Amino acid sequence: MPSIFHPFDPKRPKEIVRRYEGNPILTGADFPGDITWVFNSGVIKDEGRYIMVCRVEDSALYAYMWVADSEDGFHFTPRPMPVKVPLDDPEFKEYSFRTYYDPRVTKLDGVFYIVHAAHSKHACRLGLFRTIDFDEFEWMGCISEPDNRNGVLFPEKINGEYVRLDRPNIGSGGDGDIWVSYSPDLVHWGRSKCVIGREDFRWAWKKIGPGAVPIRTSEGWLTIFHGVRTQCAQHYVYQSGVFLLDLDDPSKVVAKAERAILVPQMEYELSGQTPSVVFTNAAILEDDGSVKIYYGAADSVQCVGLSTLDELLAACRNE
Ligand code: BMA
Repeated sequence: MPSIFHPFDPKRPKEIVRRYEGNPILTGADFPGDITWVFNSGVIKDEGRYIMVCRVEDSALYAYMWVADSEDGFHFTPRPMPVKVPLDDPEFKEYSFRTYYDPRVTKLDGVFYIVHAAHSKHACRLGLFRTIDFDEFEWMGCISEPDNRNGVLFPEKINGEYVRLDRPNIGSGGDGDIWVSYSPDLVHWGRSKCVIGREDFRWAWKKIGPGAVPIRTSEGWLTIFHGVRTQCAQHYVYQSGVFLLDLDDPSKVVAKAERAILVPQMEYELSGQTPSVVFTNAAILEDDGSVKIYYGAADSVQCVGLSTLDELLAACRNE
């Protein structure tokens, strides 16, 4: 009998992440003025409340970070005005003048840190804000050399050091893999090492990048990432996947889901500024084991999906 090259299992779950029926949870219409787009926002849950640091753009394509608050993680209310950023700081202006975007929020020792991408003639770099109250934000400068994005800080020091994942670009084609590096002070980073590459995922041969802040679990750091493949005419498709990193040595992959856990399929994911994009910047583990996964859809609107820790760990075990 001939066998099938990749045995198909009809019991494989169709969905690991279920879309919230109220998606999108934020659109440009929820913000004042000529705000047009909101997507790829960072979210943290702190003392029972949810704080979203939104990536927002207006009709002239100026970028803002904009805080929105929620009691339940689904209904967010944007504050009246965007976050004030130091446009009078020559360094911030030089490195962010095209745009600053894709915030990820991590709490460390009582302080909230927001890693963002910063785009200028020097190509993309990573920058860092800190805040203790989401009212005043202090910019701590750039924390990477050019051609790096998707910076994500781990939520605790590991072996006495701050740790981050990021995605340096390789070559002019913008390919790339996920790397780890370490810092004594969040500003100076080193001992960079490639953790996992695009070749590790069938569905992401163009590039992969870290997405949500990793979640500590008994089986390792649960890390949700995005993976990109090219379709015809250099059209990119962005999907989400998940892997586990060793708790003590986050440069080591413990397990990885072969499958993607979120694939653009809904109208709001397939059509918009950039079609066929789901892009995750935050995942919140709740006390009951459910996980809220926040993602931007089609570079246009903000969405949330629901999963459970059990399902995500089972996916990493390829069950
Ligand atoms: C990436 C980033 C994201 C964006 C994605 C899809 O390179 O710039 O902000 O969502 O492309 O366009």
